[in-house]
Amino acid sequence: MTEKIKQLVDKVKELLEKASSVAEIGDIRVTFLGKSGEYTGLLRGLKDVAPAERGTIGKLINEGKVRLENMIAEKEAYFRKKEEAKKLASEKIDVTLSKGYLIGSTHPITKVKNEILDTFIGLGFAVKEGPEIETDYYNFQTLGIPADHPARDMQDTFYISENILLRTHTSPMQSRTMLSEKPPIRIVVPGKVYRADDDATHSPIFNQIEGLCVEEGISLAHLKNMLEIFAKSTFTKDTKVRFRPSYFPFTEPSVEVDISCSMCGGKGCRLCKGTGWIEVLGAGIVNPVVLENCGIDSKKYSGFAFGFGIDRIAMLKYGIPDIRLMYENDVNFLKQYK
Ligand code: 2NL
Repeated sequence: MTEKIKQLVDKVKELLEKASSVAEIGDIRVTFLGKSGEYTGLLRGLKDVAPAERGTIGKLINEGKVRLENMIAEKEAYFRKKEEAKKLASEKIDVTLSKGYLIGSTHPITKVKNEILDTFIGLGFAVKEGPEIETDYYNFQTLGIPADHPARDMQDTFYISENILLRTHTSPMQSRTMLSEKPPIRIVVPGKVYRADDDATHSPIFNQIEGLCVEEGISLAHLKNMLEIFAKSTFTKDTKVRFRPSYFPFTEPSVEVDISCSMCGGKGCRLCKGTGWIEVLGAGIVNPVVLENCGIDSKKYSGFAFGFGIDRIAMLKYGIPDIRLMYENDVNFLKQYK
């Protein structure tokens, strides 16, 4: 009997050495220690052992059983760990794998906006953003456009209530800044603005950047120089700039600014309608009435301001023919600007 115990233990040992998976170890356990297992059978054979030896033999069988259980459990734990690690490795997801998937890219308007803001940051301007839902007061009144002013007809405004509206330009943020800060003020304000307009060159929502500089001794010369730097850095360094007299209620004098055509370089083409020039922005010297409305002493300070549509600049830069393309979010259109 003692011999038989040793034989079975050695056999299990040998089989465990050869085993290579949790499943095989499980089979070994059933074969030897299961209900009708070979080792379990030893206990049944105990009745044939001489009564005097039964105690000793029984004890040997039980000790052997504990040894077998430990050996099996140890080996099983080893393979379980190994198999788990293998499973984890095989299920690993490579989050950097991009083949076959569409990767997002910066929208052309955002791209142009960031480039332009960088230029102005380099010129000492701070970037400010403000609310898109505004009051009549900040959007019109502070800018010298009172309730009955005919200039209000220039803007087809989306009203939310009598005094609340979707801003028609980013200027209300300039008013807010002048009302809360002291000169020198140098800010550029990017953002969405809204007008009741909808065709190939006008979208009811569009993006604008306006700039404002208020300090002592500011003149049209500062404005001209700044805008020339802006035009050359946004388009090409041989871009020419032309100023024409114009009218805005919040600037006096006011100018409209043309650049030499980005497509033909000034020779005249379809884009510039043969003139060689393209209008890109409006600007002027801040009307003293606006400064006073915003709590700034117009005898001491003067300023220049300008405004343009980012969308229009992006269309010129990339030759986009219809502004609505930029608001449809068609992936085939957007992926060209990666
Ligand atoms: C255009 C013209 C312009 C301004 C915006 C401005 C703002 C304040 C005071 C004075 Cl707070 N002016 N902004 C001035 C001139 C022109 O925009 O055609 N924009 C699309």
